[in-house]
Amino acid sequence: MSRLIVLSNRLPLGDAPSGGLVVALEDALASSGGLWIGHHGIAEDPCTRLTSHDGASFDRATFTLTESEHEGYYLGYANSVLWPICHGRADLSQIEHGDLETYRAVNARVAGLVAEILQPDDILWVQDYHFFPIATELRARGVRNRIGFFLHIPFPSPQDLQALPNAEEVLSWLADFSLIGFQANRDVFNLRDCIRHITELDEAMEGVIEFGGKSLNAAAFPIGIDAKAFAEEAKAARKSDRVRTLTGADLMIGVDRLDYSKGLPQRFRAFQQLLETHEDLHEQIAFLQIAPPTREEVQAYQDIREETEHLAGRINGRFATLNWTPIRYIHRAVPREILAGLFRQARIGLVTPLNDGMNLVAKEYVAAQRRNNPGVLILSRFAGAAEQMDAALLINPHDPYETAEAIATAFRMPLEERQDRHEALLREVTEKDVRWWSDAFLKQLAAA
Ligand code: ADQ
Repeated sequence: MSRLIVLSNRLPLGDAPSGGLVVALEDALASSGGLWIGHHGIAEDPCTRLTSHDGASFDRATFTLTESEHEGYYLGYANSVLWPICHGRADLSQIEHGDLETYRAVNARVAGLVAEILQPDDILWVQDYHFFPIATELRARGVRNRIGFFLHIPFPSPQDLQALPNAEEVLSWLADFSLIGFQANRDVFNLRDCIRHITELDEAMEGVIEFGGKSLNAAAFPIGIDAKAFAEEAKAARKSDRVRTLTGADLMIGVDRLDYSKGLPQRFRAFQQLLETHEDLHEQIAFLQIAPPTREEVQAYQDIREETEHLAGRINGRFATLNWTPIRYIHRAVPREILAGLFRQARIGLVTPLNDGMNLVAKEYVAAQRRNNPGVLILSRFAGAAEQMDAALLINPHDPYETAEAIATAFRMPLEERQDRHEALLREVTEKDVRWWSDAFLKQLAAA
């Protein structure tokens, strides 16, 4: 069995609670004597280091970034250019050619570190948009190993891709990976369209995508969650006081990083629409939105925070009564087990991104439900998850009327329909869990 090397921007830390990706990769890393490489902090002198923790199931190698690398590579090109453009928000991108230079330079440096570590039979699995150029950099250093890439966010349409200052370069970077994994078929189609558009080749054939004389090997591998573990946590949370004391009206829940791709203003306006047209639901539904801030150094994130706070305040000001606050808006991370308990209690799960690679909250909500009395998932058509989860109430998040009607429908949905829908969703979430995801990808990479 080949040794597995994983590269991701952030390194999972030894004592932090295991996230989904760690659960997915731990077995493969541990059984192959593998290694995880990731970024660990900002320091004046960028340095690299190999660490092994006592009792850890795999070794780690870390690199630090300087302040200016963090600004240009992470906050700049990755999160102020690639992130908005891949999410169809080119209008929010902030192109600085210096940032692109820094992004290339950090990738070159990290490639140097990876090349030193790689043995001839190792398999490398690169995670996400922080490392588009890494295979090209490694190939230039003579690395012939199998290199897989997984993109956690959407792959853009041709029009969006061309909003990048270096659209063709991104495609040529991708062509150096042995296997490209996307969240959804939508992304595979977009890659094909982008190549067809940019090279003006109409004959991009089924199954084979070619660019610059290289063939791209791309497929959808929808990422999952550790469904069994999450369901257990949800069940156990019954005993938590913090979950128990939430009573009164029926709970509708939304949980998202406070990101403009998650569609929070549209969601709040849809809730307002519901309250305007369904007075009978006043004091019946309490909407809990949990949205921890992220990337606060970036202007677009400060703007979305102001907009959502304003909207929540206005809706509460207009509709609240002595007994009822329509929206509870919480700006912080919540411990996983509490979150799981809240999902289980919530009669409606509202997941309405404008664009999202997959969206794991949708899967967590489903995994947390009681089989005998499940809640209803309302899901945006523009989440990658919608391809798998069409037993949810699928909505267009831009249309406040459609979303409002879906909330009313969910609230009144008879038990039998709720159970049928939930059973179909749970089957998908349980069968295609996070271990299925990593196994499927690694199997195909090994065969590449
Ligand atoms: P994210 O954009 O971060 O991930 P998502 O898939 O929803 O989006 O995952 C968020 C995770 O953070 C979930 O596990 C959720 O429970 C947790 N979380 C969110 N808010 C929280 C809070 N307040 N407290 C505690 N936990 C919270 C990116 C892509 C997604 C893709 C994932 C995985 O943007 O589309 O699904 O990677 O590939």
